[in-house]
Amino acid sequence: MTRKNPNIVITGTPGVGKTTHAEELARNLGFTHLSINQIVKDESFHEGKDEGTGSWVVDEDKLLDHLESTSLSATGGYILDWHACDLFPERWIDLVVVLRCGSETLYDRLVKRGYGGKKLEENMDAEIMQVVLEEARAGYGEGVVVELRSEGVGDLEGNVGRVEEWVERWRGDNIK
Ligand code: DAT
Repeated sequence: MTRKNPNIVITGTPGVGKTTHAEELARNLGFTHLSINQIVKDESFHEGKDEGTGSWVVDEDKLLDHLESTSLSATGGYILDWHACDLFPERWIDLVVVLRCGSETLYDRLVKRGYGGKKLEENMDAEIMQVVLEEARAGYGEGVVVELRSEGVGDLEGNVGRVEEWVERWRGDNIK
């Protein structure tokens, strides 16, 4: 492997703070922030929206082909921001950060975002059942997945600092 920088997945239920964390990390580290939702929308890597949940039905092959065409696997230095993580090949990913949030905080954030009905309920349930965390643990090796709390600004700053320190260690271990 010749990557100069690690690739990091920031994942979790919608509203936990993925974009907020990914933007700050990308800025501080000089990494490229890939909002997978935005790419799916912009490039039409989907087959329309699921009627019940209102989320995109993603064409995973097209999305992966697109990611493969970037320098992600060759040079690293990417932050992938998405509510799912088991799609990305394990060999691309060095760290998976699963952000977690308490029910009350998440409820307020999602209502503010205009979520209601089934969509709100499903996302609340998914966070309580820690669906994304289980998916991450099932898809990646031990030591790759880290669970971090994202309730307030103090958590955000602490989490960003921890990931930055982790990147420094990764460079020390991987760049000769
Ligand atoms: P996601 O990308 O996971 O959907 P987001 O980054 O858009 O989430 O965050 C949703 C809202 O919650 C947004 O208004 C920022 C706020 N937020 C998230 N994490 C936070 C934190 N640790 N401290 C303060 N605000 C936070």
